[in-house]
This record gives sequence, structure tokens and C-alpha cells, in this order.
Amino acid sequence: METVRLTTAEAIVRYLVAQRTVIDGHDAPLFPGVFAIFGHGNVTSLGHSLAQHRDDIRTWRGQNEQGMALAAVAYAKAMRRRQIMVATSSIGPGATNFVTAAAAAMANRLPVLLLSGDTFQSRVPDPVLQQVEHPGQPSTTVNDAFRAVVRYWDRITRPEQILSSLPAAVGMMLDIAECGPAFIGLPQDVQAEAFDVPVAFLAPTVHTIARPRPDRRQVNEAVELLRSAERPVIVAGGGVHYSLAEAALSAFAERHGVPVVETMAGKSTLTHDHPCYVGPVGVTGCAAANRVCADADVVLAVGTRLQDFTTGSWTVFGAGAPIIGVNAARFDADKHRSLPVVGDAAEALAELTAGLGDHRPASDWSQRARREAQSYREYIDAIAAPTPREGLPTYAQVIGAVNRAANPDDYAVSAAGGLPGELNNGWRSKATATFDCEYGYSCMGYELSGGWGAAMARSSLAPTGETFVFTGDGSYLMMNSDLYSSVLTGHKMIVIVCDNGGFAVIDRLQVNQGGESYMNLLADSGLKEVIPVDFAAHAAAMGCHAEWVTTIADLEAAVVRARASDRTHVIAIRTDPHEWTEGGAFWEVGVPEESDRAAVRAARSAMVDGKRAQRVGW
Ligand SMILES: Cc1ncc(C[n+]2csc(CCOP(=O)(O)OP(=O)(O)O)c2C)c(N)n1
Ligand SMILES: [Mg+2]
Repeated sequence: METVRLTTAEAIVRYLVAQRTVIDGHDAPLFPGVFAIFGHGNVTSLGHSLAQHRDDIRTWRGQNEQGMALAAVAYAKAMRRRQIMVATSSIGPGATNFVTAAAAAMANRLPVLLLSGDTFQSRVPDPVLQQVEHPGQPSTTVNDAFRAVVRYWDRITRPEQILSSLPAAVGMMLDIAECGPAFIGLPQDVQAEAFDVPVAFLAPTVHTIARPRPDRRQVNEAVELLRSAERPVIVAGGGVHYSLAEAALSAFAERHGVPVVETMAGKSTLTHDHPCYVGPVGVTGCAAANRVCADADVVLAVGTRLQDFTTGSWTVFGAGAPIIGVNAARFDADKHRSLPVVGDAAEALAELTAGLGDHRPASDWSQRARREAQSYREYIDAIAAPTPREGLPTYAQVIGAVNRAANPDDYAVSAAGGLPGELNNGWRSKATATFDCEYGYSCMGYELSGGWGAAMARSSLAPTGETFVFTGDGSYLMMNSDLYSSVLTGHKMIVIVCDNGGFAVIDRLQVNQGGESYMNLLADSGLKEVIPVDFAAHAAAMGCHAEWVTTIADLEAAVVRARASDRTHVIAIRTDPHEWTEGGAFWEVGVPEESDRAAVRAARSAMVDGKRAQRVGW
């Protein structure tokens, strides 16, 4: 066997460079780049090899490990899992800064390869800088903290282990059912050790994503159930995007007359004006979609993990309506005793449509869904109208203004706070796969870091438009250094910062559940004085173009300037902390069973009432 003597780190980098994939018929690297923050745990070996291979794989220097790993998550989402970014950290705090981002990747079933330094296997120099020490478990390091937040975890204790570990990690990340983040810990000494690497291990390899077809019996049973349905509904989830199945789903819905509601991850499966589109479903959804789901007699759930914001904590679907779970992962397909159809979404829809032929339910159901969709549109038109109101502009008005100015090739990014619900309702998808509100983990800070990663991913695609990032003041303050990253690397975003004086959506939850406003809005935080943040000055200090606007008309003009900007452009606007888009479903949270506040007791009994509509296990 032909071999070449390389260090572990060098062999890893050469292996990553050799992995190729096919995107829209074109050859492309499977690992298009590496986000890196170096320290003593990775600079001398992995950093050395990355420097040697700078022309083969691009390394991007980050500002914060969590931020760069979140950028990697958004990158994978924008590429619909067809490319995977690597992120590398030093040992200790650099590594643990990754943990939150790994969980975001895990919840959203997105691939990211995390390579963190680890302490010496020899233990000779212990304790080393940043080693926390586990007196009773000497082989434990902080990297064990990743075990709960990744789909693949390994620590390379002998160089030869990479020969099996790297292909196993790649296999998992390309598997449509298993996909998630992979973590590999690289001890300082093992990274530097040389071994005889089989040349075949480093040979260029072209990967394609296998898209398994579902089991015939499952398809037949699902066809039977759909044929019996008088009022079917499709719940389109993020898996539709990962399967590149938007066109298949659109054709299926039209051919079989099935209305479509979308989850947060599934938003932009259909364009907003599609005849079968009803609207967003669930807690952050609209009344129209929730009504259609309540009356549906069969639910065709495609590529969704059915999280509580989709199901209204399991109150949105009628108690007797069976669910057909079309999903790549059996775990998701089986949920709530669904009739599982395990397989790729596009493949499964093709087989279901073949079985259904030209079957359609009676047309009054799709007419009803269209009327519902129309009522939702009219509601949004009314609340998003630019007409000046007393008080500050609302989230709905801000989103309406930006959306009116958006082109079909623009992309929207958000994650946490009140904006997800507002965007899910108010942002009209003008093209498919153009929306990324990270709501599997709803990770504050994803907005700006994810925006950077999405802009980077989209810059590799044939002409694309702007990346619009929507962030609240709270998320902005939690993590903003990737504004600077985007300026440095030239991956432009247009950022809308909505400053409503704090954690408004949590204040809303607190008050709606009978509590008093406390520690969410800055004004309720027991401070002598609330000193406002000058978000525009802050962003400008990091090299962005930045401005404040006060009215919706000003915002519209600013978006035009932002489009013309040659770099990340931040528009800050003060918004109303108390005005919300309505229409969402029930959501179960823990409300105290005992309290001396009458409002809390009332909220508790409303919660108990609401729970009566839950379908438990069925
Ligand atoms: C990392 C993280 N910490 C805490 C939370 C809980 N949380 C959800 S929304 C929110 C407030 C967000 O504030 P802001 O960005 O200003 O949005 P607003 O609520 O004002 O719309 C908090 C604290 C979270 N989602 N993520
Ligand atoms: Mg806020």
C-alpha cells in the first residue's frame, strides 16, 4: 500500500481538501472553507497545515467561536446541506464557545464539522493552560461537553484513527436522516504526530447525497389514507428545503388540491402567492392556517419535526385527524403515532402522487382554504400599512416596508425574540428557499453571525440578491462582532435593528401569564436611568455603513441606500414593544400552580383549559 508520512493535522487538511460534491450539476468542494480562531490548542499543527494549504481551502478568521460556528450553520442552511463548513477552535474556552452553536446545528439537523484542540494524550505536561482537570476522570476534558449537542463525537487518541473517523463523520453529515453537527477533538500532541497515511485516503472523492425512496407498503397505506381524506392539509417543514423538494411539493399540492401551511423552517417552500399557500402554522402562525389545520381530517406532515411552535403544543390539529409523517428520519416520521413514510421528501411525494393519480378531494375544501388565505393576506396588509400611527412604528410595519422593497433573489435571516413570529407572518416569500429564521434553537446571536454565513454561502451561488438580517436590540447586544467579520470579508448584509427597549417578547410572555413586567424591558430593570445604545454609532465603529431612521417612510428610503452600499449597511429603528401580529395558537409554558397574584392564578387556569385540546400521544 502506497503511503505518505504526514502529521495528523496535515492528513486531516488534505482529506478535507480532497472531498468534492456536486451542486446543480457542477463539481464543488464539499468543505468550501474553514472558520478559525487559533490558540495553543490548534495553531501550531492544524493552523500550520491550513496555512500551507491556503490556496486549496480558504480559512476565514472569526471573532468569536460561537459566532463563526453559527455562521457555519447558516451557511449549511443556505446551501440546503449540500456543502459543509469547518470551524476550528483552540482548547478550553475556544472549544466550549462552540457548544451553543453545535446545539443550534443539532436542533436544525444541519451539518457542521467542528475541530477543537484537546489536551495532551500523554498527560506529561498536565495541567496545561485552559485544562479544567477532572480529578476522578483523567480522560475527561471540556470537549466531553459536546456529547449532548452533536450527532458525531470523537477524540483522536492515535493518528491512525482519522482514517475511520473522518469518513464516518462525513457519512453522517451527508446522510439525510442522520445529518447534524460532527465534533472531533484533536489532542495537542496527536495533532503533531506523524504517521504513514495511505495515499488512497487522500484521493479526490466525489460525494453525492443519497435520497432513499420510501417503503412500498408505507406509500400504499398513505395513499389509501389520502384517498379517504375530505379535508387534507400539508404541513411543509425544513426537510422540504433539505430535499430540494419545493417544486415537487408545489406540484403535489396543486394536482391533488391540498392546502399548504408552513412551519418556520419550511417557510418559503411555496411563494406567498401560490394558490395552495394558506400561511404559517402554529404559535407563530396565523389564524387562517390554524383554522385550516383544526378542520383538516388528514395531516400530511412533510419534513417537519413537529416542534411545539408548529403544533401549538399539540392543539392545532384535530384530535382525530391522523398524521402521515413523510420524513427522512424514522424518529420524526413516527412522531405521535403518525403513519410513517420514511424517505426523501421529493421521492416520497413522487411516489404518493403516482399512487393518487388525479385524485382530489371535493373542491369546496380548497376554496375554503383560499378564502382563509385571503383573510390572512388582508390582515397583514392592514397591520403592515405604512400609515403613520401614534407612537412608534410596529414590527409589522417595519417588516412590511422591507418586504415590499425585497426582490425575489433576496434572502431573509433572523432567529429569536419577537421578530420570528412577526416575520413568519409578515414576510412574503417572493421566491422559494429564501428565508432562514433559525427557530429550532431560537438562538439569540444567530441573526448577525448567521447573516454573515448566509451572505458568504450565497456569494458562491450565481447572481443572488441581498441578505436582509432582522435583529432585535437584545440579540444585537448578545452577539454583534460578526458585523465586523462581514465588513472584513466583504460579505454584505443589510441589517435592520429593531430597538424596542429590551426583551419585549419575553415581557409579553411574562405579562400574558399573569406576571408583572420585570427585568425584560430595560425600563423595568430597576435602573436609575436607562442609557440608550446608539446602534448606528456602534455598527459604524465596526466599519459598517449605519444610520438611524424614525419613520416607515425613512426606512423605505434607507433600504434603497442600503442596497447601493458597498458593504454591510445597518439601519436602526425604534419600534413599539407592545404591538404584535395576532393569530398564533396555544403554547404550553409552565405557569405557577400557586401564586398570590390573581392574574397568575387566572393564567394558570387558562393554561389548564388550553391543555384540554392537546392530543396526547395521538
Ligand atoms: C441565547 C438565548 N438566550 C435567551 C433566550 C431567551 N429569549 C428569547 S427572546 C429573548 C429576548 C430577545 O430580545 P430582542 O432581541 O430585543 O427581541 P424582542 O423580544 O424585543 O422582540 C430572550 C431573552 C434565547 N432565545 N437565546
Ligand atoms: Mg427588543
